[in-house]
Amino acid sequence: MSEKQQTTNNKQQTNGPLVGIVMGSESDLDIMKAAAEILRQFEVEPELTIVSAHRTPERLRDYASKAKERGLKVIIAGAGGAAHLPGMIAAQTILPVIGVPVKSSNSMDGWDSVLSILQMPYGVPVATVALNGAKNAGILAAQILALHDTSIAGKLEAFKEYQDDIVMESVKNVKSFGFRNEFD
Ligand code: RP5
Repeated sequence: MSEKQQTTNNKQQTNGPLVGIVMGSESDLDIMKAAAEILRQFEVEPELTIVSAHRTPERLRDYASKAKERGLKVIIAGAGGAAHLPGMIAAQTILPVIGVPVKSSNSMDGWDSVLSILQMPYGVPVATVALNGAKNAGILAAQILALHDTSIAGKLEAFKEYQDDIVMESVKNVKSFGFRNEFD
């Protein structure tokens, strides 16, 4: 990446949010805040708000249609039950949308949210993470930004190494319990 491009990216980072996190209700916040928290670990400060597909359809249209011109690069959308928010945002923007199915109070068992977000028709993709998988949504958003930002890319590399270290620590622990392991 050229120095100019990098400077542009850094400028965008300080000027306005690159990641928009939206959720259908404040009751989704306990799950969805994990996306914001992990993005902060990569020094990406997202914006976060409530947009309800069913209760505020005009706000939904506004948010989705203005997202790109406002400078957002990725949208993370989470909802539970009849979870139409991610798909309806994806219908109105060319930005990548990451969907987080939330196991909410009105959800039967989570499958309703998973299937509502996952089973999108041809032409309107939503990158769906696991039930309540807001942390992975944040990591995926950072990975998308990292395509054009070497600083975020470096932090993601370090994060991968850290995960490796954690597992190798467990390998040592488990070995110390006396189980046979001829691999390590
Ligand atoms: C969905 O309904 C929201 O995303 C939330 O997961 C669920 C319940 O919303 P509240 O009734 O708690 O506002 O639209």
